[in-house]
Formats: sequence, C-alpha cells, structure tokens
Amino acid sequence: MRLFVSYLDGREQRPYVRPMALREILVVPDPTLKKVSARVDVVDDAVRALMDDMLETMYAAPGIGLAAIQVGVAKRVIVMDLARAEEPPAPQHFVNPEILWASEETAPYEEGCLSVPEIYDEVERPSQVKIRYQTYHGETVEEDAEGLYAVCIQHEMDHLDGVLFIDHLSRLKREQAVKKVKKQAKAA
Ligand code: GNR
Ligand code: NI
Repeated sequence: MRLFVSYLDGREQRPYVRPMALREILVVPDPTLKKVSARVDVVDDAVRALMDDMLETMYAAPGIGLAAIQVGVAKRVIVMDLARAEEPPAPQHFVNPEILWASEETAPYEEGCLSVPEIYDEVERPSQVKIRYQTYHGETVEEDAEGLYAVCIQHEMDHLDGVLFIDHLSRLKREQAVKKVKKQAKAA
C-alpha cells in the first residue's frame, strides 16, 4: 500500500508529503451518524487527503466501504473496495454520488456496518442502480451497478443522509442492535 501522499499546501513552492492517517470510526448511538452530509464544491487536495485516510481506515477495519460521516466528516464522500482477498486492491472514490435510476426489482442481502459492529441482518434494496458521481480527479462519471456493488453504494449513500442499515429493520431489531453495540462498548 502507498504510505504517503504528496500535496502543495499553498505556502511552499515544493510539494511535500503528508503521512496518511487512521481515523476513528464512530459507532451507534453517536448522533453524528444521523447528520445529513453536505455536497463537496471542488475535489481538491484536502478532499483527496480525506479519501486517502478513509481508505486506510477502511482497509484496517477491515471493511468494503466507508462514508466520510463514519469518521465524523459531514461531506458527501465515499470510498469502497470490492476486490476479493486473492485479487489486487481496487480502491474506488465517490464524491457527491447520486442515484439516477433504481430498478423496481429488489434483492435481499445480509448487511453489516462498521458503525454497528458485529450486527448482521438482511436488507432489501433495488438490485440495480444507475449512479453519477465525481472521481478522485473531479471528473463526473455515470455507471450501472448491480450485485454487491449496488448493495454497497446504496448502503454508503444512505450514510450521507444519516441513514444506517438498521434503520431498514423493524424498530425491535434496531433497538436490540443498538443495545448490543452499547453493551460491547462497555465490555471493551
Ligand atoms: O464492510 C462492510 N461490509 C458490508 C457488507 C454488506 C453490506 C454493506 C457493507 S458496508 C460495510 C462497511 C460500512 O459500514 N460501510 O458504511
Ligand atoms: Ni456502514
């Protein structure tokens, strides 16, 4: 993995390196997770540095996706890597993602969330979506997603609106999940 990223800080002529950083992942019932994240104006070096930290944090967890709000930053930024263990890493970056179309057809998937540790349950979501987002380099692209990609991007985009996968479950299951996580936190 790349350990350092370079950027210009606006004061010096010469690029310098900034060590990447692991950030703390917020867990329920942290109220920050309920915030609606703000759109990003420009994909600049600060946004890229945030995405670099988020990927490092996600790989360390480990997880397959991470939204900026999970590290306490209320910006519409997501990172993801859906590569299998035996495949080379395939980091993906999404800034200001939008769903342009969602299929009528839905599919269930057993979801988990780094902000709701050790809780897994089935969520039903559209099985295919068409999305638009800006890349690491600020280019706007459109893509079709299905399978795990569709599940994960919808899970991450929910985070940008303060929605967790347990919000798609019954009130009873959601309350049980939060209770379990609180108990784990106490024991730790
Ligand atoms: O690592 C994660 N795995 C996962 C599994 C099924 C459905 C969604 C996910 S996303 C999750 C990481 C996370 O919490 N992202 O917000
Ligand atoms: Ni999540």
